[in-house]
Amino acid sequence: MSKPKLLIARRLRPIVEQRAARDYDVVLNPEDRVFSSAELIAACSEVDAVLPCHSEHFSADVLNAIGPRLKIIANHSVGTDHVDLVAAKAAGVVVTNTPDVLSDATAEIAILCMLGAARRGAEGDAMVRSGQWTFWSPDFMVGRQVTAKRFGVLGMGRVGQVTAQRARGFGMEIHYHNRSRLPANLENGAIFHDSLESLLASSDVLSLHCPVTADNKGIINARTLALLPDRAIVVNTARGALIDEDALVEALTSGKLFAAGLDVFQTEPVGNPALAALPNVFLLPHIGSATEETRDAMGMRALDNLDAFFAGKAPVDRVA
Ligand code: 8YV
Repeated sequence: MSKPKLLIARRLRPIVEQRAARDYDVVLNPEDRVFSSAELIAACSEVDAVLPCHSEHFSADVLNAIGPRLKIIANHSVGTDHVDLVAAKAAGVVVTNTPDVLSDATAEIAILCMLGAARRGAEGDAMVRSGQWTFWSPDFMVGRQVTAKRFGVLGMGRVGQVTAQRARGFGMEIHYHNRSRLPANLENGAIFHDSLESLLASSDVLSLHCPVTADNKGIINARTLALLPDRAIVVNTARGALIDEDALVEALTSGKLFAAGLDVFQTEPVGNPALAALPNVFLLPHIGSATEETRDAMGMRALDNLDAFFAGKAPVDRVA
């Protein structure tokens, strides 16, 4: 029996590509750049399956233009906001993601963003590298301590829970808002807020961990930022679209916020030059899941989903 034809849309870890090549007739993206919509349509129309990252956008138009051969989009990401799930379902294309395996790595980056923002990591690094570190005094590079402060989690899913656990290690008090309250064993002492507004008022550090949907785009905006305690810190390792970046720049400039730590942006790659011009931001280039261990595990999980699908079973991580 011939192997299913699989498009690997971005180059993956060698161990993942090797397994894929064993079980599938693999088509690689040799240049490892994001396909244009036209290229994505053309490439996906020639295969049975595609293994993309969050960088490949499957809008309704793209999905409707892809030929009938494509049966499954096995994402190499937990987020699926780059795929129009309704259009995929209508087109009869199965969609899977890679939850769980990236929670630890993303939680690490959330903590790095928090500490980088609170303790002025980017400023300090730039000062030492540029040779501008020519003096020292007791009030030099003074940041904010996170120990014993309140850590607010918006979206207490898998990544939110692991990040909360790490923040507990700093003696932080955990607060969260979620669609529904978690059972006590998962809540682990965290304080539930039944509204975003209530969470914001209790967050010295606000960390975003919810998927972006049509309903929560720009949920962190001028109105909601104003509800945070003065000199709070905002951390985002989820999706840039959750934040109105103009409002964030204003809050960071006015001193309403002490700092922000961001791994994701409205426009990626590149980010927002207005944010990059501020000293009180700690910025990373969307590397939440970028560890050797996690990227291997994500690739394997995506292949597990493909294997199940082509064996006629239900993929564990089916989202549409
Ligand atoms: C990835 C992500 O950077 O999982 C997600 O939703 O945003 C990231 O883990 C990416 O899609 C890796 O392929």
